[in-house]
Amino acid sequence: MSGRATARVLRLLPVVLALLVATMPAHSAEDADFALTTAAGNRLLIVSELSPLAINLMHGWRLHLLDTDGKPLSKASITVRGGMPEHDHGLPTEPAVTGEPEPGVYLLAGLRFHMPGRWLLEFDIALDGGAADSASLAFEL
Ligand SMILES: [Cu+2]
Repeated sequence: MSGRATARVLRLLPVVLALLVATMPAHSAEDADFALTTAAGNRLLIVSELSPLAINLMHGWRLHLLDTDGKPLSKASITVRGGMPEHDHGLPTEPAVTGEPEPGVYLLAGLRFHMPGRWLLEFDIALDGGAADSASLAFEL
């Protein structure tokens, strides 16, 4: 590569990097689809693989569990139940936490919302050490 060509590539590099960053899927807690405060005052930030949510597609969420100071709460156990209260039915799948890839970040797999309307999810949280916490999320699809 000539010196001139190299200089041109180097000039374009920031543009290319900016484009790459702009098209990367959102995975950080700052881009949460839902931000909840738990019963104990902790924070539960939800980042959906599928954003915006769509009907009838199987997908997963990343749950960021943080204390009041924004520090990750690791080794918690989180279970989810829910459904559509107006329709008197539960979830069509059995979403479950499958791992904690980084401290305070939990993978919730197996979500699918099969019809439009109001959905209500309840998160039951057992914090490390055993204290119980919970959060609920209502949203319209
Ligand atoms: Cu329904």
